[in-house]
Amino acid sequence: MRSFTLWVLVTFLAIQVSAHGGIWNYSIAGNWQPGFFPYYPAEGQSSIQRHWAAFRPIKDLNSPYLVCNNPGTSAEKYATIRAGGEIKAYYPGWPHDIGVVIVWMAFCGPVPDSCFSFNGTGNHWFKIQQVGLQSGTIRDGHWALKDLIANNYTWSTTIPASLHHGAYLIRHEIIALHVPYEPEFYPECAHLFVEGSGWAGASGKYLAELPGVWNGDDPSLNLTIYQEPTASKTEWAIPGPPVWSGNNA
Ligand SMILES: [Cu+2]
Repeated sequence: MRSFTLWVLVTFLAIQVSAHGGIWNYSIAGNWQPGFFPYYPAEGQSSIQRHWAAFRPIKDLNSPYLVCNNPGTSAEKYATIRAGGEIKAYYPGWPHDIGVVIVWMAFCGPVPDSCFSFNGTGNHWFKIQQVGLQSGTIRDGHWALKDLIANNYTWSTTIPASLHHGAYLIRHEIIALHVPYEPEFYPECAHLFVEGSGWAGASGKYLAELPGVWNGDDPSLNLTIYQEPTASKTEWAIPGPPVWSGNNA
């Protein structure tokens, strides 16, 4: 009964604040992994997702909340995934169709519960996936977020097969670009324990600092999609480091 009440509450809140959203749940190899419900007390919740309070975006590029949302405190659980395996994130009712999806990871430590005491702030983060403007124009084109919505509000990501086993944060980040000169950042983090026989880890140019990686003067972030010359451009450079696809070449 309580879960039904929670569902009604969260659905109601989702309608109330339908301008925004975030990840509610994950799945790994077909198994549901609980997310943290914002707008509901942390007490009694047990999720693989770090805590977040509201669907609204983070807009301060220097905020510690840019790392794993607000408040971003530790999850209670972790999920095990094979290197090379797929994780799906669910964004029920996600409303914005202009923007990018970037998925990051950070190494917490060697044992399964290493992320519980890992802050995440600092130069730990590497991209494992990014999708921006795939075709068409900045104003009307086929952005990653259109795929997210079309795929039943689901985003699928493969963990690099060569990734060293251990505990990691996975951080999904949507950057929505529909508000002129005010990019909206929607980060959520979850705790993973990666199993496998790989030994690779990101280093050097593939690592970035959070907060700090985003620059408010970047022309890919400081823009209005509604006016020329930006509106009809067919290229949009995804900011930040290159994607780490399993080696540091
Ligand atoms: Cu919004």
